[in-house]
Amino acid sequence: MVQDPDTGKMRNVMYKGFTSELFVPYMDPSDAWYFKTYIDAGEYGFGLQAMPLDPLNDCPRNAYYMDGVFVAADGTPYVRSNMICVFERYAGDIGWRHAECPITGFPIREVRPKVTLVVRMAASVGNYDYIVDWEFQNDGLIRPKVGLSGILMVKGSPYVNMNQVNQNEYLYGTLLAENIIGIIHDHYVTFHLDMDIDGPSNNSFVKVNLQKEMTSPGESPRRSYLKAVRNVAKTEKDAQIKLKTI
Ligand SMILES: [Cu+2]
Repeated sequence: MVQDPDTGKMRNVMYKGFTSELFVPYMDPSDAWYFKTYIDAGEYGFGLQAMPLDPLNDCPRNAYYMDGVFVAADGTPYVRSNMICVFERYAGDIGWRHAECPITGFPIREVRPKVTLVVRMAASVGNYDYIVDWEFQNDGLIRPKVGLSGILMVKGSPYVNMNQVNQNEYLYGTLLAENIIGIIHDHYVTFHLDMDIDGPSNNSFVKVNLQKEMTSPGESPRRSYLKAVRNVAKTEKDAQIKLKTI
């Protein structure tokens, strides 16, 4: 929820949001690597792999730490402490401002600092540590951020220097250090966002694309302009967006 500064009332923004999947495909078709396409949330359990946060190092000093409730194999709940931290972040940025030339005799000037609320957890999935921040801004904007740390999953190699590698040979990765290759891969993170902006109904997903539009002859000194074209998704399939590939 966000508090409307004009009315003081709380307005709904989102009912529920979570990381729904983390897809990590490695791009090496050789015997020991071709099958490495990890589903880090679905197969490993992103919440289950969460690790306690280290106070003062994982979060700033003003952070408040919260417990996490987990489910054991037999269904018994159990509590682990320091699983989530909540803190206000101020990096010196401006949230909103307006200043106007005082032609009316009344100078208009207001600046609101960009203080945001961050909720953080970290999950150690094998070699990787994912840091997930949900950043809630004063203007109602929610910014999920995913940081990646830990260590790389690497492949052994007889090479110690790139000058030993024949120009025609492709390593499926980069020689990072002596005898170590980092295989080309990416991490695709998807989110489940159940939005309830100003209530549970009448919410639509709208894709707005810019499209070149020509003016008719004699209409304007301008020949063309960019038009915003709204597309309201009627089905989940309509809402699909194709990721740009080569
Ligand atoms: Cu990676």
